Amino acid sequence: MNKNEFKRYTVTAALPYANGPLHIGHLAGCYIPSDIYVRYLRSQERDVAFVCGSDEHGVAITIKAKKEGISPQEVVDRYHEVMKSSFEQFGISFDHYSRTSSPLHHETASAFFRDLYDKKEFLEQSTEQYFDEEAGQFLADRYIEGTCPKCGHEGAYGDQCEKCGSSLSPTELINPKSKLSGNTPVLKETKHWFLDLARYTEFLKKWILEDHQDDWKNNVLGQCRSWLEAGEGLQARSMTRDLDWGIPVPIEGADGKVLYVWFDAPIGYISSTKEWADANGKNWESYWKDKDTKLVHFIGKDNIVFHCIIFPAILKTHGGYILPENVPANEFLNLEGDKISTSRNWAVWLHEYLEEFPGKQDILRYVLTANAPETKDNDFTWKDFQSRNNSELVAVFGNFVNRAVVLTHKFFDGVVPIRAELNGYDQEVIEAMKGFPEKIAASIERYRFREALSYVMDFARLGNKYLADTEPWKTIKEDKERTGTILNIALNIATNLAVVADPFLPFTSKRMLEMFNLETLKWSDASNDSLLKAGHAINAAALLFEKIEDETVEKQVNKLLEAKKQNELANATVPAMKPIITFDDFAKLDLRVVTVLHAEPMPKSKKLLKLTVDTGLEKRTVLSGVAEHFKPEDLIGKQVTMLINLAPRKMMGIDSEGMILMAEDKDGSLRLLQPGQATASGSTIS
Ligand code: B3M
Ligand code: ZN
Repeated sequence: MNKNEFKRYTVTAALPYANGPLHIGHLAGCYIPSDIYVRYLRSQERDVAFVCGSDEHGVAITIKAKKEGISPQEVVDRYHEVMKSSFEQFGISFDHYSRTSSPLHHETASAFFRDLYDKKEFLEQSTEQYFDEEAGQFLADRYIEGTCPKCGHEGAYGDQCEKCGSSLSPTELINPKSKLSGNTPVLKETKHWFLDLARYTEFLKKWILEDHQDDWKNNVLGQCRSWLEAGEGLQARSMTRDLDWGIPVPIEGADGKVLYVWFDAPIGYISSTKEWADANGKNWESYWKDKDTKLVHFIGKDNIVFHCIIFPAILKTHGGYILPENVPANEFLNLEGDKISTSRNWAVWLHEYLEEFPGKQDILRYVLTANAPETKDNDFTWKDFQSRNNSELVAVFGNFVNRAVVLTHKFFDGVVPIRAELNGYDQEVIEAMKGFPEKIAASIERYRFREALSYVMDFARLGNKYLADTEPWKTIKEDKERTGTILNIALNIATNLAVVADPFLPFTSKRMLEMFNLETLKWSDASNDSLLKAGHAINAAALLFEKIEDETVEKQVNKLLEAKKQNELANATVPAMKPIITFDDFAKLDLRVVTVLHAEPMPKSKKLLKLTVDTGLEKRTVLSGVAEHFKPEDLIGKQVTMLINLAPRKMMGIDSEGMILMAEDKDGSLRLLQPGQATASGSTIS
């Protein structure tokens, strides 16, 4: 079917686990691309349902609950709201954002399972699964960690290795450990219901590798191929789990078992559509069952197998449902050269960005699209964020629009001037302008959002160059009519730019239309060189983008480095114990509380301070290598601990008569060892 034959669109974005706030990796992975696509479709006046919701089941949630010492319900309630609000504030324009704990979803997912069960599609099998004897619990998916048998990564999960992307089963892990107790688990028999994926191999091969070989992305086809053409073939997958959090398995004899989260979550797209349709007088079924509906799943690369193989197999087995027309998965976004990590706090959190860059959502949308990991993993850096803002959004886009509007106010009282005679250059520019919307649309339709955005910027560049070349601020001196023509053309370029920029920069586009005193425009309005007619009054210029200073991004980089340091500290280990000594060895040490009477820097030494201390027996001179940690005045008058019978050592020509003891923290900083209350100098320590 070609694009015009589809009557409606069902666009889904992966349901994020409600186990933490959202970061830029989420946005870049699937929410910005899906939002661009949907805003474009709406602008084309196509019928769209854009659905998403929180994924509230699975081990991702229960592990978080355990870590925070709260219930899984509290976890999902908290993060559902946080995520929903971040999406809204970034303009991710879901028609409906649901949650998989909703009763309608439980009902829908249970009915799916029942349907497949009644058709005898599941293999009912008792197998040995890992069990934590101390916790008294089977260890599903991420409750178990070990070494990946494929790449040797030590933190691989029971269901997947995040390092090499392999999908795993817990029994494949080398040296498995329970996340609950840290113990090595034992194998114990338990019954589950498996989807016999091997039966779908031929169908999937044809549907994906043949029918979609030309329109699916290479990274997606590549992963599918490695699944479908793997020597061992597709393995049966259990669709149930031994857990107490999730949707209960809706059949007899399945007490204490719930649906596998990857069985119920994709069905969440359907439940979300149902809720939206119910609330808006639509028929959900046409969005999931009519052949003239185009279903598109936006996801990140770690979700490919679930959306291209398992969910289609479920839909096909159930029957009556359409399959995705495309699954444009993105690769991963890294941050400042390192993998984004929630546990290591190596992330740019959306709720923090919103606080620190209020009203600047479009900059992030812009940078994450211009640098989107569409074909390979990419890196977000604050330097790139700053330079794209300053040299592209401010210097080109903003500058062009601002000049057109400001000059119209200055020379024509804010009224669109008449377009008089056109010269060859004007005509050339108008022709070029008319070509952009189609070019941009073609890239969006092919899920090439990066490319599409680069054309939007080329369009802004065209306008900026037109003004720079025609110099209306000069022509006004001798030719007002010519100046009017230039500004008329510039304003029309800017208006068209607002239309094509809208999917990418919705907040900016809205502000532009306000400036131009226009209502919402449709995609079909673009390519029109007279959207703004002579005589139309426009509004005052508003600043679209502002320069970002070095300090601003340096602050962000420092914040990341600080997070990294904190994390390293939390994970740092203290040195191992030294060999055992006898009591007699210990008794040889004469440890005392002493008082520092005087302290001064040691000339020509960066490290040493020269101290005079009262040992209770006499005054002594001690050289201490603490100058990088303490100033002399930090020490004067302090009571500290000293080893007083250490043989004197000459340093830089001075005898040091003893050693001041210090504690060294994990980060290498030094702390004084002081008595808890005032103590006579010379008091012994034993
Ligand atoms: N919650 C996994 C993830 O966040 C999962 C996606 C579900 S989409 C149906 O990567
Ligand atoms: Zn691996």
